Amino acid sequence: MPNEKKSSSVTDGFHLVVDALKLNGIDTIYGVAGIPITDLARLAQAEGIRYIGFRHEQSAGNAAAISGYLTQKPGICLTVSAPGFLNGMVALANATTNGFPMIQISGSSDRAIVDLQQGDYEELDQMNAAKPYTKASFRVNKPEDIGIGVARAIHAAVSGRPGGVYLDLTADVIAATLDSDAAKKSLVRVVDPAPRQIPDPDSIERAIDLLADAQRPLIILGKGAAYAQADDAIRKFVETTGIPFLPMSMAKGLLPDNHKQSAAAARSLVLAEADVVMLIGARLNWLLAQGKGPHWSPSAKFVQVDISPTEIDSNRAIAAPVVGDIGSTMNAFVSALRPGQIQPKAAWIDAIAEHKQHNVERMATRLNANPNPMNFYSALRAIRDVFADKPDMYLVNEGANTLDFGRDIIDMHQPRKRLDCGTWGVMGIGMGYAIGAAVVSGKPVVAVEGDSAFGFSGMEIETICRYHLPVVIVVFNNGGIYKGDDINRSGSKDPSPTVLMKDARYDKLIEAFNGVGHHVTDPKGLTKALTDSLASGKPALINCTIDPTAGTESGHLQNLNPQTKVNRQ
Ligand code: ADP
Ligand code: TZD
Ligand code: MG
Repeated sequence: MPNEKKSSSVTDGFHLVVDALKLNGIDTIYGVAGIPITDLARLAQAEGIRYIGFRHEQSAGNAAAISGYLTQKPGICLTVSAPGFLNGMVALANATTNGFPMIQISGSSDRAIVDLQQGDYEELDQMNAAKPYTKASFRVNKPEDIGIGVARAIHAAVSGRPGGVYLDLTADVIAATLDSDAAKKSLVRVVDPAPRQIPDPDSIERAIDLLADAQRPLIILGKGAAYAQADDAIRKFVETTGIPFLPMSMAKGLLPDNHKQSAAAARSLVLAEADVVMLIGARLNWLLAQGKGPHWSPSAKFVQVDISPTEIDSNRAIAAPVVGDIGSTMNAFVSALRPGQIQPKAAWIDAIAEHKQHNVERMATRLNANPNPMNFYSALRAIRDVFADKPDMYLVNEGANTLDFGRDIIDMHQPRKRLDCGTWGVMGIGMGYAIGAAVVSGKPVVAVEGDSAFGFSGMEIETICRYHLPVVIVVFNNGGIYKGDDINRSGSKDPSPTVLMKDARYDKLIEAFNGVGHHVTDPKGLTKALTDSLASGKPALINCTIDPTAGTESGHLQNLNPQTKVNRQ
């Protein structure tokens, strides 16, 4: 057994992995146990690392990824060989896509057999399989390289644009014994793995000049800005310049959504009319229509602040690139600004205010209607009000309509509190993100889930209950993917592809694990169930009946649905 005390002169790969992680400040591992890593999990626990055991590796990986996003330390996911490894890969690839620092460590089978495809237990060439989906993929082939392997993985995960890293540990390596002194010497404590990247002062001047000439400037804050934890410098720059800002989904709360410079309620106006747009930790990807098309002014000029030089000019010409880390960069901007140098025109601020007021009033009418059964507006109004009272709670949000309406309606008041489907629009992050956020923060988490979205990681409610985590899940039950009223017109008796079971009692699921289930059908009931659940601090699931006709196909992404394009032609 590796967790028995070894004689003073000999240690093994299991101990070395745990020592290497501990030496680098890793305090939590998320995983699923099995051959060959079960004893690694046991030993980590015995050595004071918290081990959170999941029901599926994808959720363990999602928990690791979000803990990386929240803490700037790589989240660690531990998986078994081949199928367990592959189950974790969606989360690792998602971490890479979103720029979250994460390391998936997997045991692997006998290399000699794997490479000759001789049929080992859980045989797969994992390191090479991981490569296309990760920022880096390493294999440790000698026990004395474990320290170096862990160090390289940490550097790769957190430096520059963070991402997912795969670290392959062969069964031979973790089981190998080696001399204790040599082992100790082989460990590496990483120094400054995410070094500051100071921007060129000329790039700051170039950007300020462009912004100073602007009539209608706009700042777009992305989740890179939230990740950077440079909240004060960002706020200072935004407030000193008076430039209106638009938060991307996970940057909501970086400045509070009720901030007077927020242009979120005038999004279409500011995108179409801004003459200079400053991107801070946001990519011009599909979430911003690649900076092109009818949403955007073709003559707008761009400032882009990003740590990744290759992001510049990826979709549209960037007139003033500023390559650096956001903390150093925003401080440099604040120091370089002269009083009154950047001043958006009053007409621009007034136009935004007018547009905002119009949209806020239109939204208020919808939010205040009380339809029976509930729709997304009335249900989300109830949740929004609870968040207004408890701004330090985390919100996890996934689904289609549930996501899109949730983003528009639930105001965030603090940075890094909104966690959602992100860059890939992936379903299945819900319970993993909720668990990761609860574990690293100890704060309550409310996961607002479409009924389809919840199904992807729903079994993790057992994990939530087993670890007594303060997670409240609200399932928006409209009986389907997007909607619950679709009819199969093919002539077969099967349900339509988007339909899920009508009136499913998701609340009963959590009762199987001694959590508390609620079934609510109106906003009052939802408010009460949510406040009671939060007050109890116990895991709860609120099954919230929503009008099955309330959503729209593809949520707010109808334009990306090929069928919509076909119909338009
Ligand atoms: P969003 O989805 O919110 O628009 P993206 O994930 O598309 O945000 O973009 C985040 C950007 O932030 C990435 O291009 C990434 O390179 C950048 N980034 C991440 N961390 C930092 C940092 N510390 N400093 C500067 N840029 C960063
Ligand atoms: N699989 C994965 C991994 N990600 C996806 N995004 C999808 C499938 C496709 N998909 C969406 O893009 S949204 C969604 C799916 C299956 C679920 C929407 O239904 P919901 O939300 O019940 O979660 P609403 O509120 O009913 O729209
Ligand atoms: Mg649904």
